[in-house]
Amino acid sequence: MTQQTVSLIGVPTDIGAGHRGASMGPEALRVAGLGERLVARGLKVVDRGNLQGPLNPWLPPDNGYRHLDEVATWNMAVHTAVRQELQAGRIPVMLGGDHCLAIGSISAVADYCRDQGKKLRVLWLDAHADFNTSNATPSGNIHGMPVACLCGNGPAELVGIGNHTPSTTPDVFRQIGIRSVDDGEKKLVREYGMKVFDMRHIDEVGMKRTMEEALAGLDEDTHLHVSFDVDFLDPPIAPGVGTTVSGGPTYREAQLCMEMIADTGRLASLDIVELNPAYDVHNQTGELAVELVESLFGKSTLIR
Ligand code: Z70
Ligand code: MN
Ligand code: MN
Ligand code: MN
Repeated sequence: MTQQTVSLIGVPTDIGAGHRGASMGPEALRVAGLGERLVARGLKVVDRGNLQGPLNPWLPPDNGYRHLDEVATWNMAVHTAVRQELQAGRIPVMLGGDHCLAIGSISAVADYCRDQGKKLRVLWLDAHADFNTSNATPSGNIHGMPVACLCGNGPAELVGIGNHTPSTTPDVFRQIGIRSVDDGEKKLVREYGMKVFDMRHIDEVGMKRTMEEALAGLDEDTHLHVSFDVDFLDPPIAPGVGTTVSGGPTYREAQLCMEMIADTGRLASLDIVELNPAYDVHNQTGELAVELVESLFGKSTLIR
């Protein structure tokens, strides 16, 4: 097989978050050796450096949204960068940055798939469903809204990013590790028929069957995008996030999750988001994220 090229795209923003510091995530991932580890996996790696965008004005919500204009500006830059890397045949890897950046990255992936006649599957690894609206949100933080925006339920400034509105549809998503969903948000998740593999499901059937279910139906025409919110992980192993939610996947469950995704051979784009070095301890969460991404790109301890 020809050597694949990964493009690292730093998105240093905490514009959509409720805590400052995810803007330092891209450099923490680099310091943890992300690029070098992917090279060691046999990939070619180009680091595009960091995208630029507005600083965080740290204002209260306005009409149910915090920093809507700034979030839109950042995401237009993300959309353009991701579209360009896909068009060139590379695997774009977002170094986040808060999870609002998925509006830009996944809208670009969806546009690309539409042009190429490919099917899209998005694995949303997260403690949260990120399906809020300005009415349902308890915070106004837009990192709690990207999935809704991508499905057309959000402000025109965000829903309109990309060539097609809505960018994509609920059926492409599989949400895994979910354990914190607001009341109004939960209604919307049900109404839109989101396929959610919450922690109760993982507890009951295990990570193996959960991933078999989440990956079912992929074929050679499927573009697989992984949106990895580091708060997916159980807090004791991953303290470096703005909001920890107890009861997440263990180290071994997370490894199996990543390995089973790698085994499909379909991974074509990735977001690594919500790593917050201001809350981390000696970059341990950054290092764990890198270790899991190695597994996502095929590193395995298998002997058989
Ligand atoms: C809550 C909200 C959230 C983190 C997403 C939380 C959203 N549902 N928090 N990711 N860390 O405010 O919308
Ligand atoms: Mn998230
Ligand atoms: Mn989250
Ligand atoms: Mn476009």
